[in-house]
Amino acid sequence: MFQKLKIIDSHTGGEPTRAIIDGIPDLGSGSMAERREILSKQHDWLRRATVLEPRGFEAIVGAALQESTLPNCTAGVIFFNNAGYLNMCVHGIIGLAITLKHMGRIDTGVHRIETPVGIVIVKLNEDDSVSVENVRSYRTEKDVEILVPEFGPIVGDIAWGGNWFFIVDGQGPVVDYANIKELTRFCINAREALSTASITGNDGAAIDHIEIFAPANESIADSRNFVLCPGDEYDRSPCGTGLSARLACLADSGLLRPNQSYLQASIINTLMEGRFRSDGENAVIPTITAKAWLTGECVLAIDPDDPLKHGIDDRSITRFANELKSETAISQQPQ
Ligand code: PYC
Repeated sequence: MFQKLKIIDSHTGGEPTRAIIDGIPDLGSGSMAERREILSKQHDWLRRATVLEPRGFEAIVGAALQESTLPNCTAGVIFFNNAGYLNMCVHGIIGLAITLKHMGRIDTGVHRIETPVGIVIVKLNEDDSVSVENVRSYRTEKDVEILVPEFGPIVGDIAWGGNWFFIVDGQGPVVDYANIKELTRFCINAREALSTASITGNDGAAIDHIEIFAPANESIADSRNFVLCPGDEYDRSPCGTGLSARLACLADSGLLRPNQSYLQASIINTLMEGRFRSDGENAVIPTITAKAWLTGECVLAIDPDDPLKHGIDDRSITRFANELKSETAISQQPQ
């Protein structure tokens, strides 16, 4: 008997979102933070089976659709990727919004969606773009110097935009698509340098997203970025939580006014627009606008006999290696 998972795929500025809309184990009726804990501790197979190869690939962000028990929330969602669980994901919320529209669950207008780090307000616009009023975003440290192995000293800011970011502006490798490998290496080394120096977000949270900014040289936008996500895959979109963190830094430095438009280009030149309102306490409430497109709708099958039914990862590779060793041991036994 196959186990079945119904999914709807979309991309937001090139970054894929895989919404799992049916077949999710019962995670109870607690908050999204509590349900994320249950999902990660008891049913992590769902993440691996849906986003890892052979059904997925490294860049996919999974979105487990939930019913929220909070008043006036249309839905809840738990995001995950190839390495684990995310706090918030703006490109994913935008993908989920057009998925919910496709399912007939929402129409043009304003909707509330519960995430593990709070409620976000989603406006489905007439032109099918989606505006997301994200969680409160702020900078906790400015001009932090770290020594990035192989690259030298780098100065950056630490900011929260729904995930923790180390934000580097105008340093490091050239922010260009041709440079993805070098940018990735730089970001991995920077993340390790932060961890080695015990530099964290609030409450010791790991800074797991590294974001590099450079001018968008074709004047298509105010800047171009490269964002490395946990799991070492780069964001094809301009990364809405990263843009929220960036808006918080710009606002804190007096470089951007409330409601001023900021156009962010991604490493593949796709766009998101950001604006903010002040929350009056050195933090901002960002609104990020972009479009997403549906790319697929299907039922994933999980064959209980498939040795890779829950995806290719370290454990399946080790299991196969052990099986190979024991098979070799048997075949090498004298007859
Ligand atoms: O758009 O916030 C975002 C995001 C986070 C990780 C990948 N995309």
